[in-house]
Amino acid sequence: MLTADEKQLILQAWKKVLGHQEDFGAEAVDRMFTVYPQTKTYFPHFNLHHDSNHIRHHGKKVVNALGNAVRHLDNLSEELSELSNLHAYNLRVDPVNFKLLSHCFQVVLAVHLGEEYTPQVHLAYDKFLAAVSAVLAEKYR
Ligand code: HNI
Repeated sequence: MLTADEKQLILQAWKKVLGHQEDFGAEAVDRMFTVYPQTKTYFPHFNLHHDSNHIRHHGKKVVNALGNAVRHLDNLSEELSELSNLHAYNLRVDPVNFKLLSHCFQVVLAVHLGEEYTPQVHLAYDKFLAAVSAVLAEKYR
């Protein structure tokens, strides 16, 4: 459960993401494929080379979905319901992978926000991404 202060920190920090959705998303997805190569198995149809158009395009979609979640922090389950269906029924992504992408996205935030990525912002994003991941995985059972 996010506190009111944490919600505020998430909204505040997201302002630094706006305008960079594609760059940040591509970096996060690139990192995920490099650090956790097993995640590549879900993307056999992608060109997985560093910064490929597939990676940029996909990264942008993922970060835009997170941005939508940021705008609906009180309503994540409903807001992400379709994405949850997609990941559970169509893509069948093993839920362990959500943690891996969340971690990579946090590293990207830390790199770009620098000192503004305080432990408090880090905590807020950790909880937010865990909440998003829980919703994306909730249709599995
Ligand atoms: Ni995910 C497609 C959002 C985690 C594998 N994913 C999407 C799309 C969005 C999205 C948005 C595009 C849907 C559309 O086109 O209608 N994915 C998210 C979010 C997270 C996430 C917000 C977690 C924070 N996805 C993951 C993880 C994996 C994953 C961890 C696997 C390792 N996603 C996929 C695959 C697709 C996908 C595969 C389809 C890609 C394509 O274009 O074919």
